[in-house]
Amino acid sequence: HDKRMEWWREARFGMFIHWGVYAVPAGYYNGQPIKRIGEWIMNRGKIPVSDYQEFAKQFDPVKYDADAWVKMAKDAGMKYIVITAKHHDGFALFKSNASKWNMVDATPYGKDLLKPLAEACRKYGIKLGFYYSQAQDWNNPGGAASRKAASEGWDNPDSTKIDAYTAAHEGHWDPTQTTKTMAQYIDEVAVPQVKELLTNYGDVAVLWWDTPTGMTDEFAGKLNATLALQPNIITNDRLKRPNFAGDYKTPEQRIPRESELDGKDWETCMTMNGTWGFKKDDHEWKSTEVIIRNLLDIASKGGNYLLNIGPRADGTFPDESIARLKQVGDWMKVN
Ligand code: FUL
Repeated sequence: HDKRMEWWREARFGMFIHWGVYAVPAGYYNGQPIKRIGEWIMNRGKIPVSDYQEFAKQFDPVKYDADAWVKMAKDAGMKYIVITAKHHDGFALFKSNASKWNMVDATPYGKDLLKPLAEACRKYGIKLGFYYSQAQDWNNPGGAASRKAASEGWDNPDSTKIDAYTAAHEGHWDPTQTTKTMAQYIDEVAVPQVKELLTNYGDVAVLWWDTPTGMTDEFAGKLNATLALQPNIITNDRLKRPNFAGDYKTPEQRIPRESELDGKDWETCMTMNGTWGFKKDDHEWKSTEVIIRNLLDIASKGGNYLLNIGPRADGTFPDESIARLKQVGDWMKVN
C-alpha cells in the first residue's frame, strides 16, 4: 500500500475537472436559473431524461485542447488530474460499449475526450485519475438518485408534483429511471464502464468514487474487483460506507483542523467559485491569495489539495480559472 501511495503523498496539489453535458445549460433550464451546483442541474431542476439528453446535441467542444489543459495544470505546480469520466448525470466522456449515453454516440463532437487527456498527461508527466459516479446515475436505467435532496424541495417550479413522485420512487423523477434494477445497472453499465476506463487509457493513477447512494457490499465488491486491472491504482473513500475505506479520505470544501487528523491520508477537494460544473452566473471566485493560503494550510497538515475547474461546453476553461492557475504558478516559481 505504501509504495502505491508514494507519488500521491508527495503530490500536494492536483486539478479536479468537472466536465459534462451540464456545461451546456450552465445553470439554466427553460430560461429559469436553477439553484446550487451546476452539475446537479438535472436533479435540482427535475429535468426529464429526454429533455436533458437534448443538451448533448449542443455539447460540441471544438476548442478543447487537452495539451493546453495539462500544461496549465503543470505550470501551476499540480502533479495530478482527476476528471469526471462520468458524473451523476450518467454521461460518459468516453466511448463506451455499455451505454449510448456517451460523448462519441450522443454528441456532434463524436470523439472520446479522455484519450487526448491521457496522452497529454503522459507527455507532461502528470498522473491521471478518473472520477466515476458508481451509484448515482440519472440517465442509465437502474442508477440511483440521491434521496436526501428530495426532502429539501426542488428548484423546478413544478416541484410539488415532482416531490410526491420522487418520495415514492427513491429520489427518481422520471419513469424511465426505474425501468431496471440497480443490480442490472451495476452489472450492465457501471462495472463494464469502469473496466473500459481501466483498460483503454494506459496507466490510471486514481479511481475517485462518489456518493454511495444505494450501494451494497455486493455492488461495491464487484466494482472494487475491477481495480485489479491497474495494479498501482489508488482509490478514495467514497465507494461504499462502511467496509470500503479506500486509500484516502476526502473532506469536501473544507480543510480539517489539526485536531481532526487521525494519521490517515486525506485530500481536500474544493471549488474556485461556488460550483463544480460550469455555471455561467457563478462569479464567486476565491482570490489567488486564498487559494495559495489553502494550499499552504493543507500541505502543512500533510494533505493534498484537489482544486476544481469547471470547463465551458466549448472546451475552454473560464478566464478567472486560467488567471488563478497562472498566478499560483508564478508564486510557486519564487517560493
Ligand atoms: C459531491 C458530488 O455530488 C458533487 O457534484 C461533486 O462532484 C463533489 C466533488 O462531490 O459529492
